[in-house]
Amino acid sequence: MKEQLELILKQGLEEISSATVKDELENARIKFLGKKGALTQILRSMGSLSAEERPVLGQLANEVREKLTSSIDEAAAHIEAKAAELKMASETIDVTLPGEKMELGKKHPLTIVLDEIYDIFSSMGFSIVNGPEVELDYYNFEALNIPKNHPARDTQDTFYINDNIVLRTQTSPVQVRTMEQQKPPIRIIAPGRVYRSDAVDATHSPVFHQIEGLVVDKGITMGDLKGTLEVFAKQLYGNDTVVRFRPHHFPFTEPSAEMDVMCFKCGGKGCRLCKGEGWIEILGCGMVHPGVLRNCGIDPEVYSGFAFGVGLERIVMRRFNIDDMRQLFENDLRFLKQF
Ligand code: 2NL
Repeated sequence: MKEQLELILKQGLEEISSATVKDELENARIKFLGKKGALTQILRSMGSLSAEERPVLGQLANEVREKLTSSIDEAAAHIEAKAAELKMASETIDVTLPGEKMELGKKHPLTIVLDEIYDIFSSMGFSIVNGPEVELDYYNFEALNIPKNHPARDTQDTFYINDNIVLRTQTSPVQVRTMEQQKPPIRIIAPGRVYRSDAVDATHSPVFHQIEGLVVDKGITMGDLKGTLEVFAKQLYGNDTVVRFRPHHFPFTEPSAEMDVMCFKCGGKGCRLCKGEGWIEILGCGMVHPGVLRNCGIDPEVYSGFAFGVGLERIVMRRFNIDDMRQLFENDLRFLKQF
């Protein structure tokens, strides 16, 4: 039995030292130290030994087990270190290689101007709110005092999903939703994509962008509207910009107006840019109609407000002297790289 134990030790050490991967090492461990392994078999048969032999051989068997175990641990550490070394060697990075050239992107002209408009209104305490582009007829028309027979509701002008659902034709529904959910004071702008059933040409697109603004609080007057929108025009076009307000009509505001800026090219004399008018229309605005406030759960006897709507494309086209709106949507890099 002593010879058997010495043989196990010798063979075990040989197999362990010849193992080059973890699996081989594990096989050796099972073969010599496992439940059905060689050493276990010997230990089981020790019952047949005499009382003098048993402790001697028992001790020897333990020594064999300890030597094999520690040899396996050593070999495992060695194999792991070797594998890590190989991995490091295969993953070395040549830091002297030239870097890959990064193509720097640019903002789209619509985004350039929209970001400016955000800055202007943020600095006056407005926050930016977003809402759905697929909208209920109620929020797009009904709540805004636009009656059932109004031409804007015609399928010629509006994309209908079904009788009740439209692609929003303005971002006012976002403001209606805000008024429903939030008590005054309200000071928001609602930017985003809007849709009208227009044929594409140099000045029309069925998808375009609008920024609407809304202020509701106690004691808001036409003076607040004029002051705020004049600051907006001066920030956007320069401090010497001159504005004027002309009476207009919108179903959702009363009174309503349009704001023009004096033509920055001819200084009001009339030229090609302003089509001989001397003035350029910038936006529509007005005092929120009391019926609209009431529809949104706001008491028009306590609160008043003003609202406005700006078409982003028109402002961008004038700013960058773009004469065809289609260029803003065609994604032609030769065009976009200019801004
Ligand atoms: C234009 C005119 C305008 C509004 C939009 C508005 C929104 C609510 C209540 C009242 Cl919730 N009014 N929006 C008011 C006046 C004009 O847009 O020409 N846009 C391009």
